Amino acid sequence: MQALIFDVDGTLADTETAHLQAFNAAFAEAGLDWFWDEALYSGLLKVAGGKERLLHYWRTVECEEAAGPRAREAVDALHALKTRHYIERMRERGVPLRPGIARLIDEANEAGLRVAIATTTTPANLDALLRAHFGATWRHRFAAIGDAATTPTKKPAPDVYRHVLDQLGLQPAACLAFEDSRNGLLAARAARVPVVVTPSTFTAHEDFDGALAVLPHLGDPHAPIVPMVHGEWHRWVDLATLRRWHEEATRRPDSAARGALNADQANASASWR
Ligand code: XBP
Ligand code: MG
Repeated sequence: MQALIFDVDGTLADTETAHLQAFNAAFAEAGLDWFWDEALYSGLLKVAGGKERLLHYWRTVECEEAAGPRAREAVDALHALKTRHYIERMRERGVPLRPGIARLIDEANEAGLRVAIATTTTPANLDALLRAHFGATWRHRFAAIGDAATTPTKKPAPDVYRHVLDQLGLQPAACLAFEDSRNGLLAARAARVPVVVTPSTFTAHEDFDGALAVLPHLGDPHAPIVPMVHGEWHRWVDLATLRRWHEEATRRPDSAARGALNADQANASASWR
């Protein structure tokens, strides 16, 4: 295992509530009577990419207009409003990194592994989120970045993972991906990259068959994993555990397809502390 590849929204940080608030703020500013509640947004998240999501929704509510010649222009303008609101929220309040993320990035950097990002989000959003946690030089922590600017074709297409693998100059089997959604899982697996899934509040109901492991989050000593299933242990995932899972998956590729290790199975195979 030579590189860790992280998805952003829902994986590095639980950002989708901030995205949802930014979408609704953009609708209000544009004078639209649209409002997305969490239940609706959870379904809309099956469409990766904010612009694609907006066009998809518009087609469901005003099909005629959404097919018009200026629809793309209108979506781009509305999405620009949304991105401004999102960045403002990030600057005002920020969103914490999920448990284990900062620790594993540090562990990986110290162990000489490369760390990359494969996201469908807009580059400006990435900067707003990560600047708050890693400072203005945050890009130095990542050996490769794939985002909505580098890769227009969104997940579940594998394009963003293939872009990152190309930038890293690594084979899929030398990497391990982290995702929160089925779209992300499908994208990484289509690129043949083994995947650990940590569902977010909006994706916990999705099907993660094919994941190497599905865990509530990656844990930290101060924020241990409390398994989704009743168990007596409280743990966190370290690099040694990830190496073990990765070795298992790449030695027996079918194991990655066998289905997700649940917390107990992961416990049995991992070097939990
Ligand atoms: C999740 C997405 C993004 C965000 C909104 O990205 O699908 O579209 O929901 O951001 P990730 P944009 O691949 O990191 O999970 O409006 O900039 O698309
Ligand atoms: Mg995500």
